[in-house]
Amino acid sequence: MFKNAIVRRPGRSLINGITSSPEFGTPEYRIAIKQHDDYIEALKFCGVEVTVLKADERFPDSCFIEDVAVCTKKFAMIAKPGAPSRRGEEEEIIKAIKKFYNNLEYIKEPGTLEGGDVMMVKDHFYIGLSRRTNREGAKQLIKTLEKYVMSGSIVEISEALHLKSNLAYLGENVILVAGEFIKNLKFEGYNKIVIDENEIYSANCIRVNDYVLVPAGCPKTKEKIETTGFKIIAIDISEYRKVNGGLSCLSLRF
Ligand code: CIR
Repeated sequence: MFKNAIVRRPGRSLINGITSSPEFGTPEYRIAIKQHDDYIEALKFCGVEVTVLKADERFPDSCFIEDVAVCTKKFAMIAKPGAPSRRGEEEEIIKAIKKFYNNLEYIKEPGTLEGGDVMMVKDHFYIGLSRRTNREGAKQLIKTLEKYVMSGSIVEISEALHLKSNLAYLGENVILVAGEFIKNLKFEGYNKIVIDENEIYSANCIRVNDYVLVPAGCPKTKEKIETTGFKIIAIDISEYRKVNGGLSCLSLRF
């Protein structure tokens, strides 16, 4: 059960967010705000109390707040972004996190780690080694998890931006897998829902209490998830997709 979520409003500088998909165009601020409002409403509908932080124009990608912390049952880990333009975003989350957590931990250099690379399955955390998260960062997180009697393991990534770009744990042993993770033996024990190549973006779904939030415009994924018995809320986040953002990156949930 998630009781809380933290989001950060997008700034006008979102148009300068890092992207590998310039063909999708530039995010339109007015629409991005409306979509952010809808996202917050959906979280509230799922029973979550939402803390909304002000936009930080200095950091174009700062609305992707998931990347700057990992929130577990027992502690919050303040991350260390691997993207140079995102360095410093993590400082801005500390005050907000302190309201909810007594135990704060920190990824220290030369470690880097972004929350999008961390997938929680009960007390175990899969940590993707990506262009953003290095082995040292992953090791630091695993060591800290063990200190709090939890565990972590490493997943090598070759293509995806983040681990959760192509992977989502929905609960009840159900996992969404796409792209390079479809054949990864680490996920063999799960009941896998394989995402179609042409809807690969929709692998980034989030389970929030009784619902699964799914990006709008992905009918095959929606149907596959519904077939397993989950209730769905579809949300349009087209403007965030333009800068490689998905549903999970827009909030910290705990
Ligand atoms: C970035 O490249 O850092 C942002 N433009 C998108 C971050 C997406 N975050 C995530 O998948 N967790």
